[in-house]
Amino acid sequence: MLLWLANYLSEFEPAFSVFQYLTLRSILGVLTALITALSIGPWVIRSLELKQIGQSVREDGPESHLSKQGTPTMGGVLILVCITASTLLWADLENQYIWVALFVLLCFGAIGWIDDWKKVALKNSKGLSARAKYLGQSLISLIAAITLYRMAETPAETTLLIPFFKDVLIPLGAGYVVLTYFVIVGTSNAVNLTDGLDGLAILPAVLVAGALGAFAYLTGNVIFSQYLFLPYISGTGELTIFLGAIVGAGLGFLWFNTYPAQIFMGDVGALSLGAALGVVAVMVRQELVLFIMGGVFVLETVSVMLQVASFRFTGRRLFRMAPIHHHFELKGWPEPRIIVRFWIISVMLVLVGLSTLKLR
Ligand code: 57M
Repeated sequence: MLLWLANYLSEFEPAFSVFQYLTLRSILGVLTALITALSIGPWVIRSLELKQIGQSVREDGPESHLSKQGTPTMGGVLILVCITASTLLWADLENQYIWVALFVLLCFGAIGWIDDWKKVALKNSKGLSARAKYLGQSLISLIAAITLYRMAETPAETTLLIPFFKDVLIPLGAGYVVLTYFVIVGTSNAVNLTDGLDGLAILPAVLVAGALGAFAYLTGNVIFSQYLFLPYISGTGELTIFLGAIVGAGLGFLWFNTYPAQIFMGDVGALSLGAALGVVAVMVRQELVLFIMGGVFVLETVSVMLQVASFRFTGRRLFRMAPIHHHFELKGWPEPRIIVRFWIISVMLVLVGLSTLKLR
């Protein structure tokens, strides 16, 4: 929105043309989301407390979690408001990728909101039924996938890139829709599973968003993409502003979600952030790099799959409890130690993901 104003004003004062620069608008996008989150965060926490929208902690979880009973949840609303506001302010609103990204973010947020609301406000511990949740996620993901498939103007936009192998390009055809579906739904639920300790999900999400911002900037730039043997996809550069807003809003939320958490993001935050990272990774053709950089999310999900499979086929648990962050809790690791070590692993994985820009 401000881009339009800056363009208009630059006719009278050339200095306003500085807002054309993607880098400047991305930095302003980070700062706007961050300052907004820090400013309204305390009010959001007080409002959730007043409305008694507090987390109900399951009895069968680690004992250390029982003290978290009643912690204000649905803090994801704060994250979504900050991301949306900052993106609408600083992004080029004629950019289709921005609208697809916001559509996925907010629709997954709506699913999470209904789930949280049923659980917390209506005291219905089951929340939204698994069937309804996956149906909603599937519908949104397929709409996004088919929209992106129809938007594609070059074969590169529906080709699978293999990290480290610049000459290995796999045309997907209609398989693009299937892959996109699984990336969006899979990432959404993986972040959701990971969000089980204070700050455990939000910082890796911020790190991945920041790294995807670099990929988006380079993929949307005809010179850099050519130099790095990346597909040039016109318009994807604007996604650096959307991703910058995620970084800012996420850091602002972490200010309050850090151990001991004053607020949880809820499914409204976890499902939407995961889906947003998934759909952006698809837009910049970096699904497999997302898999690497989001390795903590993958680890958490795989630990559940292995636990369920092991219990079903052998009757024995592989981990003391899944997802794997609970396993370390039951081993006696203090919560902050698990969180920070998972953060460090995320930093390493994001650096490996970024290295694929040159190692190819
Ligand atoms: C999402 N939700 C947290 C909070 C957050 C199939 C099975 C693996 C599913 C899984 C499950 O229920 N996942 C749901 C994880 C919950 O956090 C809320 O949910 C939102 C995210 N969706 O924003 O609102 C609890 O996590 C803790 N928390 C924090 N700090 C945070 O910043 O401490 C969350 C955010 C909160 C709080 O205690 O209440 C959660 O863990 O439920 N199920 C599980 O994860 C359960 N594992 C399990 O059943 N394992 C089995 C089988 C199925 C694999 C096994 O190991 O045999 C564990 N989780 C709980 N109790 N709560 C264990 C039982």
